[in-house]
Amino acid sequence: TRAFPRLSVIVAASPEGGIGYAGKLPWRLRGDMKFFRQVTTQVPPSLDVEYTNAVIMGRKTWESIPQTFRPLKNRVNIIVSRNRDLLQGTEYQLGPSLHVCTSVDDALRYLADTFPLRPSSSMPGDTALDPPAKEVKLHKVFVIGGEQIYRTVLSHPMCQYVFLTQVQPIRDNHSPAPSYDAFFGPLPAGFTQQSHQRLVEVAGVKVPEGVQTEDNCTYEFTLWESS
Ligand code: FOL
Repeated sequence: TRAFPRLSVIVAASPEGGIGYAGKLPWRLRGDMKFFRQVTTQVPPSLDVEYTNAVIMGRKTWESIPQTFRPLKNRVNIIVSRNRDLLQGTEYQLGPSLHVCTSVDDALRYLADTFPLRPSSSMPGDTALDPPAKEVKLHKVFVIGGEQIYRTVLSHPMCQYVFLTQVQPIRDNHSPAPSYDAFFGPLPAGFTQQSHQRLVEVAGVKVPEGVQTEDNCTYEFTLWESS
């Protein structure tokens, strides 16, 4: 059996940990969505092999993504649901890049069995031999929510990075504080905040530094790493 890939979490949350309300995001932040798309899609340039990233999400998060954007393009999409029939016979063609798994660990097993890993994304000291060369190699695995899946994964031993966009809705007379019914965190002890330089290095893309303002919110891109 092969090595499990390490995991990154990506999330946008309010100071109280709010991430959603009524099956939707509480805000519409184009700059943050661009960050999400770029970071989860980015793969190393390569002449010989093709790389892809994977996104793992809960069923409710899948349903929250606009139909025109799902499955998220240029990424392997894995939906976690205990009901495997859910997506069968619908408009979506299940295949190597759109898959339903019954747990996060099941998703990691599927990825490990289906895609050869880039050496750097497996555990150091891992001795598994590379399988025969295949078309597409797995670069990074992102867990993209929601509340239930984040909770499972933050305590997972393979969870290494958290890309946390810290969003602060601006309160004034025109915009009352938003409500939330889905939450993230707190981060377990052992996660420490990294520098902006480290964020850019790990993300592999340009990242705006400092406080951003959009849609009656301020927000900042941060990276946390598990010891
Ligand atoms: N992480 C961060 N930082 N911000 C988020 O909004 C976020 N959202 C989710 C998970 N992690 C996040 C889950 N919700 C799309 C929509 C909702 C969603 C995740 C992704 C989506 O439509 N993504 C398109 C981009 C569309 C666009 O560019 O406007 C994609 O291709 O990634």
